[in-house]
Amino acid sequence: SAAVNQTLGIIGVPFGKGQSKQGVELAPDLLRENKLREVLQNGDERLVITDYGNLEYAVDERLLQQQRQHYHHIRNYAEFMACNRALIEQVQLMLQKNSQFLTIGGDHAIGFGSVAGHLQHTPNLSLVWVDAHADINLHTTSQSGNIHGMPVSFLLQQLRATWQHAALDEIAPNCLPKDQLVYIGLRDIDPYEAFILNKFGIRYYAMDSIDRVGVPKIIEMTLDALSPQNKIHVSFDIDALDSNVAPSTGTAVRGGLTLREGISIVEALRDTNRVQGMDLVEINPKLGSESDVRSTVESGLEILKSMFGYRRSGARHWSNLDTGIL
Ligand code: Z70
Ligand code: MN
Ligand code: MN
Ligand code: MN
Repeated sequence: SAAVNQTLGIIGVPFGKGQSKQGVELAPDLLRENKLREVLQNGDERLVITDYGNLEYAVDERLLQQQRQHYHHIRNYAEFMACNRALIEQVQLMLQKNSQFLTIGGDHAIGFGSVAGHLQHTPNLSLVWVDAHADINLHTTSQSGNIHGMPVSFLLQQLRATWQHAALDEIAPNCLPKDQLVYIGLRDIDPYEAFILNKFGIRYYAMDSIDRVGVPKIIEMTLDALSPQNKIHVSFDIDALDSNVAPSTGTAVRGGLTLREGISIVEALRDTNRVQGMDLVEINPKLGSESDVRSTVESGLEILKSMFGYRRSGARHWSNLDTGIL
């Protein structure tokens, strides 16, 4: 394999105001305490990891005014925008210095800033959103008012006009065309979300498609649909995994991906050598028992290590180890 070093920037985004349960903001530090760095490194010295710590942000009067005037019916709009505005900048900084980045949430509201930052650095981008949920509500369709159910609508070219008072062209002029998005793992879609997905012909592989044709075929169809020249962003909501392997999350849904299916999806995407950014979101260590939290964190780490180094088929740096012992 190539001698080029792989450089990975990590940012923690302890943001939990996209939903109403306390605890998601603890996940970045919890993963660090559970040896995130060592797990990703996996003994391969060619991977250079830089941890940029946890993102900070400040709300300003203009965002509060947008909230009061236009978005008062959704929770924490100003905080959401302030955090994502900072994340958009942070992602671009990380991509100036690293070949890849990893964003650790926090709830999935931060998927907006992570992907939007990625798009500002790399306009030709494809997005694979692995989730039980479509997270594509508009402020006019959301039943919950929770903004973690809306990030995709901020990203898509075809839906941006619905956020006309958010000044998106100032913070994130590049957006995503709908044909460069694929969802995998959906099984809890709101009625209006189904309307949006179908009206715009957005590609989604819900659990029933996965049951019918299996993960390898789903991956093949996903990669066929996305531009082969594009870099890829993978936004992974831990609730895509079945609640038996990832119980500690705000909206656990049964009948999800097995851990092996999750790993298999991530490995296949990784093997394109086009994945430049990833999110892992919605781990909530305040939900469930101690053993629930442990298994959820372990599942998250398995997913991450498959993306950034570890191979079930043996270490990729095995040839470097041939120093004459045999
Ligand atoms: C619902 C909403 C959601 C995650 C729940 C749920 C969205 N569609 N996302 N849990 N991760 O509130 O808009
Ligand atoms: Mn209103
Ligand atoms: Mn989500
Ligand atoms: Mn979800």
